[in-house]
Amino acid sequence: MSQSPIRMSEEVREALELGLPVVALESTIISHGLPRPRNLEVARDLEAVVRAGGAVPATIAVLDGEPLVGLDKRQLERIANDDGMRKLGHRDLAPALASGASGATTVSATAFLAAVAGIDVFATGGLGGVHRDWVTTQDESADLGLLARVPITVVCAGVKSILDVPATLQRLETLSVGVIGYRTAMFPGFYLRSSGLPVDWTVDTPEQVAAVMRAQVALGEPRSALIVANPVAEAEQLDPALHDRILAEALQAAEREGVTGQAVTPYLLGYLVEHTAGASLEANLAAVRGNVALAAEIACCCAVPTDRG
Ligand code: PSU
Ligand code: MN
Repeated sequence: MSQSPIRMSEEVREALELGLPVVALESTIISHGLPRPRNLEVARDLEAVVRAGGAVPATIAVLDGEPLVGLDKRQLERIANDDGMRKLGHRDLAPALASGASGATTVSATAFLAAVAGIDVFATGGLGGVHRDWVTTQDESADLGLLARVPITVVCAGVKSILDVPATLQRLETLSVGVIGYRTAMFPGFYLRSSGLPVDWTVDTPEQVAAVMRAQVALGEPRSALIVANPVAEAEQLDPALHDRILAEALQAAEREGVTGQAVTPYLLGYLVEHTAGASLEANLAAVRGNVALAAEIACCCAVPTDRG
């Protein structure tokens, strides 16, 4: 057997050896999801939130063909500022490694690398999902299929409302990916506390999430991911009426201008930021921050220190 190509930072490797809590963070949100220079501030801030919660942050990316779990200061700056950063899903990892490419990892690639590294908890903003024009484009994020195969707990605020949320929830059910609401009976709506659709299970504490994770392990193979759906705080959500109005406008504008394919998501997100005067960006960041803080709490609950830890 050849050795794993994954390179862990010293800090992450040591934490995992000692059985200390570690939280994986994705990098696509930094390189492709947020405007500069805010993105680098956010990347640093999210790592600080993990540390404040008593866990070690492991931001994941591929640099010069090496999959890195845990980034130093310079590496984080490259993710935020290099124009050549690609967006890497799970299927892109092998060609990126083989060609020495650099890129940020999406939920699918990050969840995969984190699980291989031995990390149990991963925090992000929103998952990819089924796009509204699925019937013609068949555009469904690889996040969903990958989460059906990788044992990791993903804390998120649902999926962006620009996606087809009911179809995404249905796909997660079909793929047998667990979804539990955190202190809510409704699936969160990313910018909003609720998407208007229910979840089947609700938990109220990080200990209860850890208990679900232990039960998954006890049940054995095949395992899939556990999605902990954590709504943005009431005070920080986007005004629901504004959200609905601007989203409807954005969808119409995209159609009118013939925006299709990969360009749809950035177009809609940009439209929302612009036409809510930045309020959608603030709600987005509040949601991510809340997810990262909860992920640290969950990681602390399920950490089992070794003799040396
Ligand atoms: N949701 C967000 N911001 C993001 C993403 C999702 O609010 O930046 C990123 C995540 O990395 C997610 C990816 O895994 O987009 C999904 O992309 P695609 O639809 O191409 O699979
Ligand atoms: Mn997509």
